[in-house]
Amino acid sequence: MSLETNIRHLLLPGCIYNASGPRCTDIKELLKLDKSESALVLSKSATLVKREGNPKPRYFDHDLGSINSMGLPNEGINYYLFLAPTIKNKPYFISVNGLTLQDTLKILNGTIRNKNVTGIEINLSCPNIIGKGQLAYDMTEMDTYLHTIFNTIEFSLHPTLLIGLKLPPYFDLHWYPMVTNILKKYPIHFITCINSLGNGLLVDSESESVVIKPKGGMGGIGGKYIKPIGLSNVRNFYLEFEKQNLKIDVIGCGGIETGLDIFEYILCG
Ligand code: RRO
Repeated sequence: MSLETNIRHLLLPGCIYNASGPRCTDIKELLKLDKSESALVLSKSATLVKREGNPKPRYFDHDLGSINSMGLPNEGINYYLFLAPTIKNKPYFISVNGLTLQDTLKILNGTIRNKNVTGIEINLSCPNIIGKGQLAYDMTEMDTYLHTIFNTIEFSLHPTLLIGLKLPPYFDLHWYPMVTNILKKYPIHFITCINSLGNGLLVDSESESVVIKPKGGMGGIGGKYIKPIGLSNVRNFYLEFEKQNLKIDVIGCGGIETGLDIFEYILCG
């Protein structure tokens, strides 16, 4: 049995869909999601032009979770826009990470015009771009970034298009009201919590080395390791939005493998 849910006005037949991650990058993977139980299809974060990403090995997983330093490999926004009509069974969301504000604006400008795109998730939290920090950890930069986006892109001409943000994990409780006070200035429909936990390190004691190559082995941690952090971020944003009477939906992400994991996220908000 699946639980119906909604993101704002969009009614979904189930309450689970894929995260924007390493398995939604090419058409084969996206079509597989279109035929799956996923309630919608969400693409890998797209840049303006195709990117190869970081050197391999850049992904490793085991029972407790994963580490990745993919470095935003993707086919470029035109690829994800061009294949939009082939996603026939599900709403199609595109994740966007322009790397620069100028590129993000160009991507968004093209994406809002595509009638086959139901939603956009703006990724403010990739931990793996060499030489760059995570935007959503810098409150001033995030505010400026969102201000420019929402004052430049004519989202109001596309009132049914859903706009969300992919956020990194926050830890200290004082971050939640601070982030919320920025988000509430803009017409954001949903947030996705959380992206991977940035710059973790997995070490293989047998080979006495790290398990991925980029950034000295450091990468975003996902899977079981991060579920308690994901639950806490969902809970804290849910409570803060409720307190401030804001209608922003919270999508849980991180360490979901079973129905019980889903239920825990639902309980948190
Ligand atoms: O491609 C990546 O390295 C990556 C991205 Br864009 C992201 O948002 N989160 C992550 O763990 N890896």
